[in-house]
Amino acid sequence: MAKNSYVVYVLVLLVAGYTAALASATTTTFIVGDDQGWMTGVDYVAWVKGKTFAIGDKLVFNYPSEEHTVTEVSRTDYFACAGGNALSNDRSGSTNITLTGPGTRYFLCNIPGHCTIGMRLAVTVAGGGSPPGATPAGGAAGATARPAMGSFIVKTTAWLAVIKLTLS
Ligand SMILES: [Cu+2]
Repeated sequence: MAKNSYVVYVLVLLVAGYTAALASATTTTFIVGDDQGWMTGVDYVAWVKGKTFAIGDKLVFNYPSEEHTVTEVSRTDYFACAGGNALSNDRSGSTNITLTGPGTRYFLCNIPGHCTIGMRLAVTVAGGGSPPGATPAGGAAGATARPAMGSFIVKTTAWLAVIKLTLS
């Protein structure tokens, strides 16, 4: 009986450790534009390039309050630089956006003239299947969303086997 309790205890520890690792290690906070922040004259297409965004990651837009806005819009409005049908809008100077699901989210500055000279940002989160209207690219995004889970199960099984051998 005591041996079984020990195995369960170790398993609980492993699961707790894995959960903590998932929460801390797989979430990234991106400062949009890095040191330059959210302003005119920054190439946000270049800034996005080479970055991988995952569910749970955060975007932080830094700018002088009231001088710019972080306005989330539809894909169509993004390409038209139209902020009239905003999904959300903030001009506080520090706008935090959490990427809660897969797909592309579109942001622009709704101060007249700013979007058209490049003050807009499109961020794509992979994984979990395709958003409505998106063409499936690659096809393996869902399968690679949580690669750590498979290795975790293997590791846990191996550890439990070692523990059982030790105790028997
Ligand atoms: Cu602006």
